[in-house]
Amino acid sequence: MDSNTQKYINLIRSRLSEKRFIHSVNVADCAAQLAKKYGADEYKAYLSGILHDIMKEENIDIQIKYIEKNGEKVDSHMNKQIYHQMSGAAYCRLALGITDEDILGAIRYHTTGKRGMTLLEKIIYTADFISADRKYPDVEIMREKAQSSLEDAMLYSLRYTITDLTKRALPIHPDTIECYNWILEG
Ligand code: DGI
Ligand code: FE
Ligand code: FE
Repeated sequence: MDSNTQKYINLIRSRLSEKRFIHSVNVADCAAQLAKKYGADEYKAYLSGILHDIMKEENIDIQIKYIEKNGEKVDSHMNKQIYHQMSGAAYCRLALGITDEDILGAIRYHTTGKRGMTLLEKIIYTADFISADRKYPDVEIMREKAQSSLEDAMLYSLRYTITDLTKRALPIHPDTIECYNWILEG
């Protein structure tokens, strides 16, 4: 492991609870495995996995500050659960000086997905769903699917997420719907 990666692991350990720190390392491990399998950059996949939830436990006002400083807006209809994908990418760009758009994109869309995702974005989205710490029903099915097709795994998780949000009468971000339609269009 290089010193840059170790530096970010230490940063994540200091910013997150132990549970979420372990989740981040698991996502990184899983993302690197998927990157190897599907021909993406393993180093970028690992680093994106480590950093993807960097703002998950941050105060909402600080998150909004980073999002706006990065030239984006939150709207009041958005579920606050999705702020951390925007503030995470913003923090990595503005506070950590990360300029790699592949990594920033993978963090930016890891919760909602979007239409036209890159390979690395799909890998982080999928790894976040199937990481070793995930326990929900169906996770084994998603793990299996991820080993043969990222799109199949994503379609399954998108259906799961959309159904779950609908059941709980929560808003669904347009990017999630667009991602779902895009995958279906194949
Ligand atoms: O940060 P994690 O817990 O590791 O996972 P995540 O970034 O995928 O966040 C999942 C949470 O986001 C989950 O509670 C559902 C919620 N959420 C709220 N609105 C949306 C949403 N997830 C998606 N995909 N799309 C939404 O519109
Ligand atoms: Fe997340
Ligand atoms: Fe996560």
